[in-house]
Amino acid sequence: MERKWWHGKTAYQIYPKSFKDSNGDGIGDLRGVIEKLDYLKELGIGIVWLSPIYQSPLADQGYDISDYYRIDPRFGDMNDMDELIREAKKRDIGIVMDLVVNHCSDEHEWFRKACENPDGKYGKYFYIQDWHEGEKLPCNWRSYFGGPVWSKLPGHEDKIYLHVFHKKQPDLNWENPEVRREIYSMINWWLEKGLAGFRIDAIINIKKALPFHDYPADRDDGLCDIDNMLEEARGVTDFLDEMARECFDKYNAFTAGEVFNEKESELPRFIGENGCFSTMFDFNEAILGQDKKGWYAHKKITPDEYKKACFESQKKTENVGFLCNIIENHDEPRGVSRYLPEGVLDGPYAIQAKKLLGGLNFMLRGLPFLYQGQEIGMENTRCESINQIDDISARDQYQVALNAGLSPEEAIKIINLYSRDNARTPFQWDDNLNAGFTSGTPWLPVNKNYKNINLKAERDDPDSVWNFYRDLIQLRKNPKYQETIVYGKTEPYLINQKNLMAYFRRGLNQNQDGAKQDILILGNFQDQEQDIILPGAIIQNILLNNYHDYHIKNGVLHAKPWQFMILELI
Ligand code: TEU
Ligand code: CA
Repeated sequence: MERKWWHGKTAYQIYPKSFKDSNGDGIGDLRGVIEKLDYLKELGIGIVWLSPIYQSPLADQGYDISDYYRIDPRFGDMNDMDELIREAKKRDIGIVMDLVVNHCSDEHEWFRKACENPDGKYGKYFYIQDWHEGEKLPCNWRSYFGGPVWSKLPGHEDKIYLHVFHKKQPDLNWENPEVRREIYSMINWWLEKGLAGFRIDAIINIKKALPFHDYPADRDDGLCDIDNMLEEARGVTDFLDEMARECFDKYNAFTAGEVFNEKESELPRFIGENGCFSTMFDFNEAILGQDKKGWYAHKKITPDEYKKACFESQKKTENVGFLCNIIENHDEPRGVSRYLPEGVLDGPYAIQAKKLLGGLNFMLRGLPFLYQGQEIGMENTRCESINQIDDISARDQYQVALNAGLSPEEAIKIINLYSRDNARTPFQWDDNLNAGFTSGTPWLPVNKNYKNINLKAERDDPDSVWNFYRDLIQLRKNPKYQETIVYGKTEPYLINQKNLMAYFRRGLNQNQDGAKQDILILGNFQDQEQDIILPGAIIQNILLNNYHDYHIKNGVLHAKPWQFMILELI
């Protein structure tokens, strides 16, 4: 595999609105990110992805862009952006921005011009169709945020436009070469400014299965999950290869695709040696237990299901390329709340369990991609009423739960499990007012647990989750182990042992001592002890342990509850 500059890095996603507020308006901003660059350097981060900070009405928190060439004044200005790129580079940190081009905002100039003249140039930038009251819609796809994907074109009683997300996010028509040219020149404009690359938003949606047509309804609203269309659509990689040729390849840019519903046969074209992306996110664990009926029908997954999903992803990409390994992001609940069994976070092993989950994911083959707050073990928040929820996706799912017969009390419990707000509460810097995030009123309330979970408390505690992540990142950077950790093959170990997630990282080359280097990662994923028969190899080093001690006798590790260890074997 050709070695790339980003392979040995650790990446970090910042949701700027909730990261650090520098001017007391309660909204995180670019100057707040600049203030924290030394923190990110201290943590050992090499790549930072910023969720959108472009001009936007924030209907979908910035994933609805009204000007791709301007920074939204709430987040700062272009001087701040240029300073951030410059200062990050001084710290050997590459800045990656969010590329949101399946759709723009309905307040974008292109859409405004399309409304003025639907039959003109800009009308062709979108999917606009004639339609008359009472007529059947061109297709019965359900928006990701609920309801039909068609809405009336503002100012026109006899026209509708497509939006697979919110109605304030009209889909751009990628079949139109003029649209693609506009997007490519915007991408290159940003890359010229020194960006290290892009995370590419919802990109599988840019290729529709045309002409528009229905699929069987899956709820009594007569609509169907848009996955039906994605399953049928062909040719998305033609657009993506063109984008890579016209943009990314010219700048050796790092690109991470947000790809759901990929076809396994497409993987090499996505992340292979000549793929259109450098890498893409592993969502195999995030989609586990999901039900198309809605969040209310989602199932909590078990440790063994989590393990199986991780190893499946490792297997299908081991000879193709690298995935980005995550336990959470700005769209998902906090990983420790989602993947650890009920009650663990309120029990005596919460810290060990958070470290176990983090370590098991971090040490997988691929690019570890931390989400802001994950490194201090931030947890889901709790709301008593839907009125306290900002997330448009959660608000839709609340209604879906009520329609399915749940009471408001039952429905809000579901929302608390999966709302995207869980990941969007302000970063907990310290135990001062508003967790040190803002001197003003935070746009979203700080999680009530900030007095116990905050960076200040954890930085000085050698046994904290934060120091554990820092040790993981240092280990990945350690020249003695980097070859094995970055490129070594993942080989599951004792795969059938319940509540045990264990795997080798098989060294590809000999280490400095001339011996084949193998690393064994062990996680006792339960509240009880369990015995783990160790492989016959000799333990050269205990590289990491989430306890101060361990008990190995006659080749058996008597693992404590939630014990996580990394062993160097020869
Ligand atoms: O999300 C794309 C997406 O399809 C899933 O994340 C999910 O369906 C969505 O979050 C609804 O729950 C990307 C961004 O990550 C997300 O924040 C945006 O809302 C979405 O695209 C539209 O730009
Ligand atoms: Ca601010």
